[in-house]
Amino acid sequence: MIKEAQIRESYEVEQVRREFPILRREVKGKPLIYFDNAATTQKPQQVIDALTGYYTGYNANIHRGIHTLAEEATAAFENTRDAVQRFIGADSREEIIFTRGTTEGINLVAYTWGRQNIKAGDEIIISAMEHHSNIVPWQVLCEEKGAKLKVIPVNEKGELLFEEYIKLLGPRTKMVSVVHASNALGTINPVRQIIDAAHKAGAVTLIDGAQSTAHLDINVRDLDCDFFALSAHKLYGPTGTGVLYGKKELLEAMPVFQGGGEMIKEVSFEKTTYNQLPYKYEAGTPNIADTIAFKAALDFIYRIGKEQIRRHEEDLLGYATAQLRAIRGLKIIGEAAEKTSVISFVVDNAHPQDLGILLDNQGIAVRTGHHCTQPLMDFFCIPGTTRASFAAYNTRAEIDELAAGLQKAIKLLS
Ligand code: C6P
Repeated sequence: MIKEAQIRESYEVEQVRREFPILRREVKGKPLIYFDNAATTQKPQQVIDALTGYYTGYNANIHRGIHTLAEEATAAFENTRDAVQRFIGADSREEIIFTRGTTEGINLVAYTWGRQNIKAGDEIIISAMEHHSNIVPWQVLCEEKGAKLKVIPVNEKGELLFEEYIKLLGPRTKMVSVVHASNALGTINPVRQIIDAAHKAGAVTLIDGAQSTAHLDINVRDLDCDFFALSAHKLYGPTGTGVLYGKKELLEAMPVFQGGGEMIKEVSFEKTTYNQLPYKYEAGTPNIADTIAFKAALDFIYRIGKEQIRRHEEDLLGYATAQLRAIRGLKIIGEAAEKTSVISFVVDNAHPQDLGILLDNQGIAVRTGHHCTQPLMDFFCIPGTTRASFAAYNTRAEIDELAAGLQKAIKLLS
């Protein structure tokens, strides 16, 4: 077993930091400390270069042109599809659908698979720790179809109650859609077991991978999930692009999502036939530049090493948890046994927003509020939390600054 100290020494965090130009800037006269990584990570130079490289070197629409620029752009765009297929262990590139991000991926499934398969009286299971993106699309579907939304409860530590989940499953369960890692708490859910149990009940599964893909090894084949949604911007890639993975037989059977260019085979006023996978679900000109640059983000992760990043983040999580626990009046919300590098907390007599502003004054970026998980905040009887989330480029020294900054803020607010 490698000891923690050895991991810290072998991981060249200063070298990683040098790859992120934004980390050289100051905020309110202080060096930026960026702890809002669960909202979006910063981007390394190679991602920025890939973006500008497309616009300066081969900007063209894809799949349509026969000229050189169009061919280069198409090849680069499709390279990202291959890279994502490898990254998440999908069987085929046809199972990789480009979307705007996790939100669009979940909506795509709710609007297509959902409308085709959900009927009055059917049941859809989600969990109490879902992001609004994995609540609202199912709610809309349930309202339209007369189906029922059921919710797996959590305990005080922010862990799903697995036994309660098993009780919710039944012959009417048609879909189980749960978050892999909670954005508000950090909890890593036992999705493999959740999927197995859902399949035994005859249900289809969707995993919201927005917060897990940057931190955990994802293999959709091993997980055996039917759908998996992710956003590039949470794993060092650009905003506005992401992926919906779906098992081929499901994607083939589903009706189309949006109509337009690219998703068709032939159009006449009488009838339209649709394109093969994955293009069937990619209507219109996609986000070409950002999707191309997404591959550079995956290259960055491979080069630094996913396992190395994970161990570094685990070290930061452990260190920060100990530091923050020592602050009087501070309570950590979300203390599951398995967590990603997210710490949410509340402080006696201090509103999260005030804490966020006072930390920003010290150059420290954290997120405050309900984190788009209002039902979860209701469960904890709080309006929101302050959340610090760590990435490959964060350091223990920055966590020391956070702890000191919090002490300062708490004093000012008392
Ligand atoms: N969470 C956060 O600060 P999009 O916006 O489509 O890229 O991702 C939506 C989404 C879905 N599921 C989970 C678990 C998420 O964390 C998010 C995005 C951000 O926590 C913004 S609210």
